[in-house]
Amino acid sequence: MLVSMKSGTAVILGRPNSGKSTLLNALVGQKVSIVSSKPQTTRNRILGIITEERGQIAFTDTPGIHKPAYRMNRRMMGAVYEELKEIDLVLLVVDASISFGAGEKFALEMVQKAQRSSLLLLNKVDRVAKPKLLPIMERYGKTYDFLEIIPISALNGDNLNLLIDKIFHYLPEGELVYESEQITDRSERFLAAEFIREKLLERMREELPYTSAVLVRNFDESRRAEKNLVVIEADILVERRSQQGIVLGAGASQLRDLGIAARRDLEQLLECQVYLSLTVRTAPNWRNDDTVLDQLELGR
Ligand SMILES: Nc1nc2c(ncn2[C@@H]2O[C@H](COP(=O)(O)OP(=O)(O)OP(=O)(O)O)[C@@H](O)[C@H]2O)c(=O)[nH]1
Ligand SMILES: [Mg+2]
Repeated sequence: MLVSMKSGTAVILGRPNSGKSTLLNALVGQKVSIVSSKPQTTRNRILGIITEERGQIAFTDTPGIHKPAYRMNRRMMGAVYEELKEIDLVLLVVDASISFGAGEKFALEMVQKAQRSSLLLLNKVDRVAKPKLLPIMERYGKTYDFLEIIPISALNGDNLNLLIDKIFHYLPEGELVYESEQITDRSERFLAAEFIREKLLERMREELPYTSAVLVRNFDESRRAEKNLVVIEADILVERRSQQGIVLGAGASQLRDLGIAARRDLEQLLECQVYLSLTVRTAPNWRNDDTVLDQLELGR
């Protein structure tokens, strides 16, 4: 007997910092989306694909749901709305370790408006005492008719196999859309910029995480086959001159450390040696500049 396959799309939604990108990486078993402790880490839609004998799930990680203040943020949120149009399932991720507030309400309203088949994922349960979970589940259960409410830990992997089983259960039957080895649709060049930005976010505080970006100026693969070497030249954009010094650190030591950490990750990603050159550049008001935002693939 021919067993039919399941195939479909699931969008990962939630407020900033709820653990969406950590979840995507855990599900696909590889880092495709950067993670940090700062809200608004993810700025683009990131596809992550899993393919098994029973079928294929195309997940999309999205920027955290927030009220946009700059053109950049409007484009980020535009990408989220766009995503909601053509998907089979919504996975709403909430941080169960913090109390319900305006951010949770805002994300929930988006799901209510979209009226899509949705699973609610209570994330970070590794930080929550078990007896506290039931009231949280009941509270969310009243707000929307979720197909399931599943407590998970994206960080520890708790309940992720169950989650995958549930998703396959709810997906429609269909053919594979992507090659079985494909993990994401993002280019190595895009991922390189993101991996560098992750190292920047880890080291920056206050407004710098929001006002900086990474633009890969040159991604030279001409010596990849012969010398196993990729040359990457990237600009770190900041909004004000005074911020350049903060990124550089004393005697440019911070930029050097950042470059070393980023190169290590990039060599793992690209499976070759990487020569990385980083420059800090002031680009006033880049968050409202469509030319820069286009180069950053923002909103896509
Ligand atoms: N304890 C714990 N921490 C988690 C878990 N999942 C994610 N985190 C942490 O939460 C922080 C935010 O994780 P991200 O995956 O970047 O969150 P996000 O929802 O993608 O955030 P944005 O891209 O800003 O919208 C990081 O410090 C993660 O390590 C979890 O299950 N347990
Ligand atoms: Mg993210």
